[in-house]
Amino acid sequence: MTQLPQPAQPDHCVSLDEIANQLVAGLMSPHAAISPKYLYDVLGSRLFAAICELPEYYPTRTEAAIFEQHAAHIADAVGRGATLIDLGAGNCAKAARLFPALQPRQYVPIDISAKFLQEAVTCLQHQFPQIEMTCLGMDFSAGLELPASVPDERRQFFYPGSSIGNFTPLDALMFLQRIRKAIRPGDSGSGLLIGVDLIKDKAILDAAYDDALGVTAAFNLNLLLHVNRLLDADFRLSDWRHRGFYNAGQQRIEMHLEARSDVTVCWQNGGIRHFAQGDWIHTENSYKYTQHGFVDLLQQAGFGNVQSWCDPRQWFMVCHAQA
Ligand code: AVI
Repeated sequence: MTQLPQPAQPDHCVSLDEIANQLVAGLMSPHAAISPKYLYDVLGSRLFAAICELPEYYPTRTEAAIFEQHAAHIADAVGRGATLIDLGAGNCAKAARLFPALQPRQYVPIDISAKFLQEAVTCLQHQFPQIEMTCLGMDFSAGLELPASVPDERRQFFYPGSSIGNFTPLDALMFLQRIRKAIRPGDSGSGLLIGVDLIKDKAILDAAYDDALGVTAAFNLNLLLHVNRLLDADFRLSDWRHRGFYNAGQQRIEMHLEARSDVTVCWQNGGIRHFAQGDWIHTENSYKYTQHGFVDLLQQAGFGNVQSWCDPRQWFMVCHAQA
């Protein structure tokens, strides 16, 4: 099985040459792969938002229901009046729904797309004038150096949406360790609030990543349009088919694009690759955890005192872990 290039977050800080080199290396590898970060151009981000509305894609609404049902207990664990650091905040909607319960003193949303983030925060600041808001446009997957304007005590990191699943378990461990290191040793008022998707029936997982409406297929195929722009390549959507399924042995969803016939793809500076009918390009992994397995990972990363909340079907888990 191919290991996909990580991280899953878009990284617009690297040069166009580096992007091209990374893409070409993935396309030329014996098991062709394209990093999932290229799923999220403007259209891809909109398609992902549409995925979150699909009946089959349970994670978003299941996590929201857990936050709603257990808001008071979650707030007890996190502590009111902390600095809430939202990793990959996007439109800040998930954190905003928690503001009434958590009553953060300061809100620090971090996202690679600084402009989009600033617009969201300007709106939010009107709604919650009592919360100090500091927007950070940065690629947190590359490092978590926070500026001096973010107090180094009572830091509560927020990483919802089961985005941790888009890292390999080893990369997830290293990412959790980086968060742990961004917390002052012995500061029991600091911690991490994180959403994790759990292992469940294969049919439910398969449907969530290969929906009847074909939105996930469009999300996956749109990657090729993005690569065409980045690499001046000539992928044709009609040559490729979406594959999304649960690989129980690896405890992960895999997304691939499968060649419908023999295909030749060309790109800038004479780059070329032939794909035979049935060949795959690996585009994303989404790891699923057992409750015990994820708590174990948090502990390995140096977190303690883990509390968790699940939905009644035990499909999704929200954890709070202390530093
Ligand atoms: C962003 N991430 C948590 C999603 C997931 O479920 O792994 C990405 C996604 N890929 C296909 N559908 C959703």
